[in-house]
Amino acid sequence: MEKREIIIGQKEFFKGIGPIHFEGPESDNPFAFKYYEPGRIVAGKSMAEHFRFAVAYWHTFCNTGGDPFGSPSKQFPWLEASDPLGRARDKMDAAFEFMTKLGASFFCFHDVDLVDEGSSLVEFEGRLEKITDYALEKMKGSGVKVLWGTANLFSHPVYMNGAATNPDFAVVARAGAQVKMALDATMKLNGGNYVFWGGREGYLSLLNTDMKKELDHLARFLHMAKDYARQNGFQGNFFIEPKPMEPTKHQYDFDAATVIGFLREYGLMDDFNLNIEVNHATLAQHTFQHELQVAANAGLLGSIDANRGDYQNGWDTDQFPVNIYELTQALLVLLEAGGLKGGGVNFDAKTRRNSTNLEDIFHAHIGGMDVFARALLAANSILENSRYGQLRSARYASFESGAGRDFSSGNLNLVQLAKIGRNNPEPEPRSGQQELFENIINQFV
Ligand code: XUL
Ligand code: CO
Repeated sequence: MEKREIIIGQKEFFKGIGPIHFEGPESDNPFAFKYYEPGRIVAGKSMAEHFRFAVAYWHTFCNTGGDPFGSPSKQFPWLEASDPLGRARDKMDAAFEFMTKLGASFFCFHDVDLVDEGSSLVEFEGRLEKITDYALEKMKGSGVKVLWGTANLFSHPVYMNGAATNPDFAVVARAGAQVKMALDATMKLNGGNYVFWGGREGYLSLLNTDMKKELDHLARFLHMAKDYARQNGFQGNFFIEPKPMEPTKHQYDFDAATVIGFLREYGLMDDFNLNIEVNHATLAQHTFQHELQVAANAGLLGSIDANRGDYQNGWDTDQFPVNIYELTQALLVLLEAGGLKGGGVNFDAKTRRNSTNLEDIFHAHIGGMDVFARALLAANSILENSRYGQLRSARYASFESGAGRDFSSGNLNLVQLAKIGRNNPEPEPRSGQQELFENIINQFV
């Protein structure tokens, strides 16, 4: 059993819950991992290294269950202090207690998750300085690290027409000030990565929108942010997180393919990778594994926001992952791609509005980590012990020799290709054998 330091602040918030350890699938202890065994080596790396699990500050410590139909349903004892900095410190104590008890070594944050903004950016900057000092102290003792930081450029009403893509330069400049502060905070906390999720970068109506200008401005803004961070010694990755809609009708970072096209067009390919979120993929009418594969094809598979949507409705429900069959297919892509470029698996997921016990937060994360671990074992076993790879390559065997190989390697022109096509007998039908492939997944989960 691995040893780790549990960091409890002035008050213990999760009383009665100790460190979560691996106990195996036979255990009936709900506060134990059944599959996630951090030190276990799978495909040459420990499970902890494969995943680098991160807790999302905004859902887990800030989201008290309010929705468009009702007020908050959850009482978080770390949000009770009346002064903003006291509240921010209590929240951070709760976060470090939770993460060290759970055994998640990373967290992700928006600037405004750490501490309330106050009435001006200048006030916010002062508060951020203090709370990041406090975070540094807590990080030192705990071994917990920042997977990525980001700026919330979508909640404040000033961003209702966009941030970097706002038609008003004054708002773009304000967004620049906020991103600079969020980059400074991330660098101060030695964050491995920095995320841009499009927030309100998109449009509600094309009638009042100059799309070309807005996209040019977005690219200009990203270049500036990247240049600033690089000049100040940041060596991590920048991630763009695609999402097709919500909050705008049309988000500019629609899906992985759209983002890759944008990065290519604007010369950002060297510094930016992708952060693929499950529920964003499904909102874009893709599977999660499709989006991972698109990012991997471009060599840009940076990080994952883990969650799931709901098949019966069409919005971003951000539920914790549970689906072993689907996740195994996603991890096949991840393993074949050779892992994530600098990122990890961040639970961008929230417990349900009526999951009001503090221990529900543990159940959610334990379940999420276990299903990833189980899917990793299944995917690795499929690659090592099944005919999956062989069956898939066999479909392309005709490109391995002769004219097929000449085609693949660019040694045929259309006239030569057409001649072969005309002279050959009509090709025999060849089964795609989808059901056989599906059964292999089922056999290993
Ligand atoms: C919104 C979303 C964000 C980003 C960070 O759908 O996923 O939480 O991950 O801004
Ligand atoms: Co996300």
